[in-house]
Amino acid sequence: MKFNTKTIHGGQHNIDPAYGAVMPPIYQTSTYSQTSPGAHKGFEYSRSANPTRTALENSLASIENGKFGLAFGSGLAAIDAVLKLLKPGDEVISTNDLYGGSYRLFTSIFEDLGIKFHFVGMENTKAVEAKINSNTKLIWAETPTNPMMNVIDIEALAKLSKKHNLLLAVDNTFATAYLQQPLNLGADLVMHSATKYLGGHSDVVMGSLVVKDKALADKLYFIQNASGAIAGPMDSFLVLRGIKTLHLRMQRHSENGRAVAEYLNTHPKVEKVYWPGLENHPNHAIAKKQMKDFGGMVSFTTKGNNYEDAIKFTEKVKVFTLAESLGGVESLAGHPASMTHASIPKEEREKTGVVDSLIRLSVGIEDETDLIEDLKQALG
Ligand code: P1T
Repeated sequence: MKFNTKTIHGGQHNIDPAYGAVMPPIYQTSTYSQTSPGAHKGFEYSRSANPTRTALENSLASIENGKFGLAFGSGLAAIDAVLKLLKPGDEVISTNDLYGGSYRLFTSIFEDLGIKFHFVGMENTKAVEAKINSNTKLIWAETPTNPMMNVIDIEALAKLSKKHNLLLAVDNTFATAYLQQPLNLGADLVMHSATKYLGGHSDVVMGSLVVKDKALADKLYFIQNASGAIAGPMDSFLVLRGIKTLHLRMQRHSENGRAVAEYLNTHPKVEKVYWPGLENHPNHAIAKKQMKDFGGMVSFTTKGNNYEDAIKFTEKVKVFTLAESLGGVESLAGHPASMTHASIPKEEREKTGVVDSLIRLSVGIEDETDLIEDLKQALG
């Protein structure tokens, strides 16, 4: 099945044996009747499994070309489940530029539980290898990174992780399975904040994991059920519905992303534009190789690196909404240093480029001319 068919039909069979509904019903139930203890129709209690969530989990596995999908109450809950595979003394090598909440989870929760994290610019695979030792268990790669849009060579990392017997997890939130499929490139695990492009309509918070390996899936399912951070049935329905238009939305996000990046790239007040589709992007070659297109996330800085100018811009936009999050149909603007990445110490975030004038745009699927007009007036 091709990707554009998988988004609609992948993993969806015998959806509603009762009435033949085309969409799975929202099974808003916590429990299921049994005719005798243990005699049931495959569902016992909705933390362990729920038919609407199962329908979504099958769809997730299908679009990522994996075998097993798991849906969690948020992206961070999904990451939390992955980290619970580890034991005190284990070490993780993570992207140095990543979502602030992931950084906070790593350094403020799991470091206290005895896990050691190394934050590395993963565009350079040799820098990753230099951090590997006998305690290393996991490589955590976000690509493109949030918010600097660095692109990491997944295939190269997969070779490295296989050589050293490590688990390679890729946070695929910015690209989605439409633009890149980490499991096909050798990763062991794909994670999503499904809150973003998978849901696609800014109306749900959810996370997901997809893997190919049964033993790994069993461990993660055990953690999901034992820790309990599951996605609810209504939210599962919404994300399943969102995925059905993922391919169409990602095409338009990428087209509008290009229009916005190219406009900003020629604007006299703009210092630097970060979008992997621009030929002057330092990782353009690898982005072109591993991604189908370049997506709708665009970051930029203004000349003079002035905090007040950035704040003024965020206050003046009208079609773009100043808000956290990304990946919905509507365009959003954010100021990472004071919003999404405020939990990263200033010296740390500035090392990776998250300076005071940095603006991050989640370019939506509106008409491109309205978006450009809005940027023009806000920068003016
Ligand atoms: O918000 P949540 O669904 O828990 O997902 C966390 C997360 C994980 N990974 C990436 C790459 C993310 O961007 C996020 C969430 N990010 C935002 C809320 C944001 O505005 O960047």
